[in-house]
Amino acid sequence: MKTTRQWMATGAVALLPFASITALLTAPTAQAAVAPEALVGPVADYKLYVLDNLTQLVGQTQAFTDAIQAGDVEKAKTLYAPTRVYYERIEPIAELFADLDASIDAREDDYEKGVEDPNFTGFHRLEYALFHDDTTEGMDDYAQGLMDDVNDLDSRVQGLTFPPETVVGGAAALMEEVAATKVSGEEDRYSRTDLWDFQGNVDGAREIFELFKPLAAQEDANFVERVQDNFDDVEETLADYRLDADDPDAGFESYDEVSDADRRALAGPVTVLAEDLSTLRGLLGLN
Ligand SMILES: [Cu+2]
Repeated sequence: MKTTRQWMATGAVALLPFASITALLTAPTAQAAVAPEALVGPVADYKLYVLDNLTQLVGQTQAFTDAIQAGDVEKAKTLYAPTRVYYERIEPIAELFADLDASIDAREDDYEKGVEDPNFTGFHRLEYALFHDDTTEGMDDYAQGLMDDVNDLDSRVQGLTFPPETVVGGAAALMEEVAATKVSGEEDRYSRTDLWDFQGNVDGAREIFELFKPLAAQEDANFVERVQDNFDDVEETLADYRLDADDPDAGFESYDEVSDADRRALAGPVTVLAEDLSTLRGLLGLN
Protein backbone atom coordinates (compact mmCIF):
# COMPACT_ATOMS: atom_id res chain seq x y z
CA MET A 1 0.00 0.00 0.00
CA LYS A 2 1.15 3.52 -0.71
CA THR A 3 1.22 6.48 1.60
CA THR A 4 0.15 9.97 0.62
CA ARG A 5 3.72 11.11 0.98
CA GLN A 6 4.88 8.74 -1.72
CA TRP A 7 2.18 9.85 -4.12
CA MET A 8 3.19 13.44 -3.48
CA ALA A 9 6.70 12.54 -4.55
CA THR A 10 5.45 11.63 -8.01
CA GLY A 11 4.22 15.19 -8.38
CA ALA A 12 7.49 16.61 -7.16
CA VAL A 13 8.16 18.37 -10.46
CA ALA A 14 5.57 20.93 -9.36
CA LEU A 15 8.09 22.05 -6.77
CA LEU A 16 10.77 22.96 -9.32
CA PRO A 17 11.83 26.59 -9.08
CA PHE A 18 10.39 28.77 -11.83
CA ALA A 19 13.79 29.28 -13.45
CA SER A 20 14.34 25.57 -14.04
CA ILE A 21 10.85 25.16 -15.47
CA THR A 22 11.57 27.97 -17.91
CA ALA A 23 14.84 26.24 -18.74
CA LEU A 24 12.98 23.00 -19.36
CA LEU A 25 10.49 24.72 -21.62
CA THR A 26 13.02 26.65 -23.64
CA ALA A 27 15.85 24.11 -23.79
CA PRO A 28 16.32 22.99 -27.37
CA THR A 29 15.53 19.29 -27.74
CA ALA A 30 17.47 17.17 -30.18
CA GLN A 31 14.53 14.87 -30.87
CA ALA A 32 10.86 15.50 -31.31
CA ALA A 33 8.88 14.91 -28.10
CA VAL A 34 6.91 11.69 -27.85
CA ALA A 35 3.53 12.17 -29.49
CA PRO A 36 0.63 11.57 -27.07
CA GLU A 37 -0.97 9.04 -29.46
CA ALA A 38 2.21 6.94 -29.24
CA LEU A 39 1.36 6.27 -25.59
CA VAL A 40 -2.00 4.67 -26.37
CA GLY A 41 -0.58 1.27 -27.33
CA PRO A 42 1.69 0.77 -24.30
CA VAL A 43 -1.10 1.90 -21.96
CA ALA A 44 -3.55 -0.56 -23.55
CA ASP A 45 -0.99 -3.37 -23.26
CA TYR A 46 -0.38 -2.46 -19.65
CA LYS A 47 -4.09 -2.67 -18.91
CA LEU A 48 -4.11 -6.20 -20.36
CA TYR A 49 -1.22 -7.07 -18.03
CA VAL A 50 -3.14 -5.72 -15.05
CA LEU A 51 -6.33 -7.55 -16.00
CA ASP A 52 -4.41 -10.79 -16.45
CA ASN A 53 -2.86 -10.43 -13.00
CA LEU A 54 -6.26 -9.61 -11.54
CA THR A 55 -7.73 -12.79 -13.00
CA GLN A 56 -5.00 -14.75 -11.27
CA LEU A 57 -5.42 -12.74 -8.08
CA VAL A 58 -9.14 -13.59 -7.99
CA GLY A 59 -8.47 -17.33 -8.40
CA GLN A 60 -5.65 -17.43 -5.86
CA THR A 61 -7.52 -15.31 -3.33
CA GLN A 62 -10.43 -17.73 -3.62
CA ALA A 63 -8.14 -20.64 -2.70
CA PHE A 64 -6.48 -18.64 0.08
CA THR A 65 -9.72 -17.48 1.67
CA ASP A 66 -11.32 -20.94 1.23
CA ALA A 67 -8.43 -22.43 3.23
CA ILE A 68 -9.01 -19.88 5.99
CA GLN A 69 -12.75 -20.53 6.08
CA ALA A 70 -12.05 -24.27 6.18
CA GLY A 71 -9.79 -23.70 9.19
CA ASP A 72 -6.72 -25.03 7.38
CA VAL A 73 -3.97 -22.88 8.92
CA GLU A 74 -1.05 -24.61 7.20
CA LYS A 75 -2.59 -24.45 3.74
CA ALA A 76 -3.55 -20.81 4.19
CA LYS A 77 0.02 -19.99 5.30
CA THR A 78 1.40 -21.64 2.16
CA LEU A 79 -0.96 -19.68 -0.09
CA TYR A 80 -0.42 -16.29 1.53
CA ALA A 81 2.71 -15.13 -0.34
CA PRO A 82 1.99 -16.59 -3.80
CA THR A 83 -1.47 -14.99 -3.74
CA ARG A 84 -0.12 -11.56 -2.85
CA VAL A 85 2.35 -11.53 -5.74
CA TYR A 86 -0.47 -10.78 -8.18
CA TYR A 87 -1.54 -7.83 -6.10
CA GLU A 88 1.99 -6.53 -5.64
CA ARG A 89 2.53 -6.61 -9.41
CA ILE A 90 -0.25 -4.12 -10.01
CA GLU A 91 0.67 -1.88 -7.09
CA PRO A 92 2.15 0.84 -9.34
CA ILE A 93 -1.42 1.93 -10.14
CA ALA A 94 -2.87 1.47 -6.63
CA GLU A 95 -3.52 5.22 -6.67
CA LEU A 96 -6.42 4.50 -9.03
CA PHE A 97 -8.18 2.41 -6.36
CA ALA A 98 -6.86 3.89 -3.12
CA ASP A 99 -9.89 2.82 -1.03
CA LEU A 100 -9.48 -0.84 -1.99
CA ASP A 101 -5.71 -0.61 -1.61
CA ALA A 102 -6.35 0.38 2.00
CA SER A 103 -8.84 -2.40 2.76
CA ILE A 104 -6.80 -5.06 0.91
CA ASP A 105 -3.18 -4.20 1.73
CA ALA A 106 -2.90 -1.67 4.58
CA ARG A 107 -0.57 -2.36 7.51
CA GLU A 108 -1.61 -2.26 11.16
CA ASP A 109 0.45 0.95 11.56
CA ASP A 110 -2.08 2.72 9.35
CA TYR A 111 -4.69 2.37 12.11
CA GLU A 112 -4.95 4.10 15.45
CA LYS A 113 -5.58 0.90 17.39
CA GLY A 114 -3.20 -1.18 15.31
CA VAL A 115 -4.02 -4.86 15.09
CA GLU A 116 -7.07 -4.42 17.33
CA ASP A 117 -8.58 -1.77 15.09
CA PRO A 118 -11.81 -3.03 13.51
CA ASN A 119 -10.96 -1.18 10.27
CA PHE A 120 -7.72 -3.11 9.88
CA THR A 121 -8.64 -5.72 7.25
CA GLY A 122 -7.22 -7.53 4.25
CA PHE A 123 -4.08 -9.53 3.69
CA HIS A 124 -2.13 -8.18 6.61
CA ARG A 125 -4.95 -8.75 9.12
CA LEU A 126 -5.07 -12.37 7.96
CA GLU A 127 -1.28 -12.54 8.03
CA TYR A 128 -1.39 -11.59 11.70
CA ALA A 129 -3.92 -14.32 12.53
CA LEU A 130 -2.08 -17.01 10.56
CA PHE A 131 1.55 -16.26 11.35
CA HIS A 132 1.38 -14.50 14.70
CA ASP A 133 -1.60 -16.21 16.37
CA ASP A 134 -1.29 -19.39 14.33
CA THR A 135 -5.05 -19.65 13.88
CA THR A 136 -7.93 -19.02 11.50
CA GLU A 137 -10.34 -18.51 14.38
CA GLY A 138 -12.54 -15.46 13.99
CA MET A 139 -11.19 -14.84 10.48
CA ASP A 140 -14.21 -15.95 8.41
CA ASP A 141 -15.52 -12.43 7.89
CA TYR A 142 -12.07 -10.99 7.18
CA ALA A 143 -11.49 -13.71 4.59
CA GLN A 144 -14.86 -12.99 2.98
CA GLY A 145 -14.16 -9.27 3.06
CA LEU A 146 -10.86 -9.75 1.24
CA MET A 147 -12.51 -11.92 -1.39
CA ASP A 148 -15.27 -9.33 -1.90
CA ASP A 149 -12.71 -6.52 -2.21
CA VAL A 150 -10.64 -8.43 -4.75
CA ASN A 151 -13.76 -9.19 -6.84
CA ASP A 152 -14.74 -5.53 -6.57
CA LEU A 153 -11.26 -4.50 -7.71
CA ASP A 154 -11.37 -6.88 -10.66
CA SER A 155 -14.67 -5.54 -11.96
CA ARG A 156 -13.79 -1.93 -11.26
CA VAL A 157 -10.49 -1.99 -13.15
CA GLN A 158 -12.23 -3.23 -16.32
CA GLY A 159 -13.85 0.18 -16.70
CA LEU A 160 -10.92 2.31 -15.50
CA THR A 161 -9.02 4.69 -17.69
CA PHE A 162 -5.28 4.47 -17.06
CA PRO A 163 -3.67 7.91 -17.35
CA PRO A 164 -0.17 7.32 -18.83
CA GLU A 165 1.43 9.67 -16.30
CA THR A 166 -0.07 7.61 -13.45
CA VAL A 167 1.22 4.37 -14.92
CA VAL A 168 4.74 5.64 -15.59
CA GLY A 169 4.90 7.69 -12.37
CA GLY A 170 3.57 4.72 -10.40
CA ALA A 171 6.49 2.50 -11.37
CA ALA A 172 8.97 5.02 -9.97
CA ALA A 173 6.94 5.68 -6.84
CA LEU A 174 6.65 1.98 -6.10
CA MET A 175 10.41 1.40 -6.41
CA GLU A 176 10.94 4.39 -4.14
CA GLU A 177 8.54 2.86 -1.62
CA VAL A 178 10.39 -0.47 -1.75
CA ALA A 179 13.73 1.24 -1.04
CA ALA A 180 12.38 3.67 1.55
CA THR A 181 10.07 1.49 3.61
CA LYS A 182 9.67 -2.08 2.38
CA VAL A 183 13.35 -3.03 2.69
CA SER A 184 12.97 -2.61 6.45
CA GLY A 185 10.68 -5.64 6.35
CA GLU A 186 7.59 -3.80 7.52
CA GLU A 187 5.20 -5.23 4.96
CA ASP A 188 5.25 -8.91 5.90
CA ARG A 189 6.53 -8.67 9.44
CA TYR A 190 4.76 -11.82 10.63
CA SER A 191 5.10 -14.11 7.60
CA ARG A 192 8.58 -12.86 6.61
CA THR A 193 7.62 -13.33 2.95
CA ASP A 194 8.82 -9.84 1.95
CA LEU A 195 11.02 -11.08 -0.89
CA TRP A 196 7.96 -12.40 -2.72
CA ASP A 197 6.45 -8.92 -2.55
CA PHE A 198 9.69 -7.29 -3.73
CA GLN A 199 9.79 -9.59 -6.73
CA GLY A 200 6.14 -8.78 -7.49
CA ASN A 201 6.85 -5.04 -7.24
CA VAL A 202 9.92 -5.33 -9.46
CA ASP A 203 7.97 -7.43 -11.99
CA GLY A 204 5.20 -4.84 -12.09
CA ALA A 205 7.54 -1.85 -12.45
CA ARG A 206 9.62 -3.63 -15.07
CA GLU A 207 6.53 -4.45 -17.13
CA ILE A 208 5.78 -0.73 -17.33
CA PHE A 209 9.36 0.09 -18.23
CA GLU A 210 9.46 -2.59 -20.95
CA LEU A 211 6.24 -1.37 -22.53
CA PHE A 212 7.42 2.24 -22.73
CA LYS A 213 11.01 1.31 -23.52
CA PRO A 214 10.82 1.68 -27.33
CA LEU A 215 9.54 5.24 -26.91
CA ALA A 216 12.10 6.05 -24.23
CA ALA A 217 14.89 4.63 -26.40
CA GLN A 218 14.06 7.12 -29.15
CA GLU A 219 14.67 9.90 -26.65
CA ASP A 220 17.64 8.53 -24.71
CA ALA A 221 19.20 5.16 -25.51
CA ASN A 222 21.75 5.41 -22.67
CA PHE A 223 19.00 5.92 -20.15
CA VAL A 224 17.24 2.78 -21.33
CA GLU A 225 20.40 0.73 -21.07
CA ARG A 226 21.14 1.99 -17.57
CA VAL A 227 17.66 1.21 -16.30
CA GLN A 228 17.80 -2.27 -17.81
CA ASP A 229 21.10 -2.91 -16.05
CA ASN A 230 19.63 -1.69 -12.77
CA PHE A 231 16.64 -3.97 -13.12
CA ASP A 232 19.00 -6.86 -13.83
CA ASP A 233 21.07 -6.02 -10.73
CA VAL A 234 18.02 -6.00 -8.50
CA GLU A 235 16.70 -9.24 -9.95
CA GLU A 236 20.09 -10.93 -9.53
CA THR A 237 20.19 -9.94 -5.89
CA LEU A 238 16.69 -11.31 -5.39
CA ALA A 239 17.60 -14.50 -7.25
CA ASP A 240 20.26 -15.25 -4.62
CA TYR A 241 17.44 -15.84 -2.19
CA ARG A 242 15.29 -18.09 -4.35
CA LEU A 243 14.68 -21.50 -2.81
CA ASP A 244 15.04 -23.19 -6.19
CA ALA A 245 16.83 -21.38 -9.01
CA ASP A 246 14.97 -23.43 -11.63
CA ASP A 247 11.51 -23.07 -10.18
CA PRO A 248 10.21 -19.52 -9.71
CA ASP A 249 7.10 -20.88 -7.95
CA ALA A 250 9.25 -22.28 -5.14
CA GLY A 251 9.57 -18.75 -3.85
CA PHE A 252 12.07 -17.17 -1.49
CA GLU A 253 13.84 -17.63 1.78
CA SER A 254 12.41 -16.00 4.86
CA TYR A 255 13.30 -12.33 5.13
CA ASP A 256 14.86 -13.19 8.51
CA GLU A 257 17.64 -14.86 6.54
CA VAL A 258 18.52 -11.61 4.77
CA SER A 259 21.29 -9.89 6.72
CA ASP A 260 21.25 -6.15 7.38
CA ALA A 261 24.17 -5.74 4.99
CA ASP A 262 22.25 -7.55 2.25
CA ARG A 263 19.15 -5.46 2.93
CA ARG A 264 21.28 -2.37 2.35
CA ALA A 265 22.79 -3.97 -0.74
CA LEU A 266 19.28 -4.49 -2.05
CA ALA A 267 18.16 -0.96 -1.19
CA GLY A 268 21.08 0.56 -3.17
CA PRO A 269 20.16 -0.51 -6.71
CA VAL A 270 16.43 -0.13 -5.96
CA THR A 271 17.03 3.50 -5.00
CA VAL A 272 19.00 4.14 -8.19
CA LEU A 273 16.21 2.47 -10.14
CA ALA A 274 13.60 4.68 -8.47
CA GLU A 275 15.61 7.81 -9.24
CA ASP A 276 16.07 6.86 -12.89
CA LEU A 277 12.46 5.81 -13.33
CA SER A 278 11.31 9.10 -11.84
CA THR A 279 12.76 10.85 -14.90
CA LEU A 280 10.92 8.57 -17.35
CA ARG A 281 7.74 10.67 -17.20
CA GLY A 282 9.65 13.76 -18.26
CA LEU A 283 11.44 11.83 -20.97
CA LEU A 284 8.08 10.81 -22.40
CA GLY A 285 6.72 14.33 -22.14
CA LEU A 286 4.27 13.40 -19.38
CA ASN A 287 5.03 16.09 -16.79
CU1 LIG B 1 1.72 -4.01 -0.85
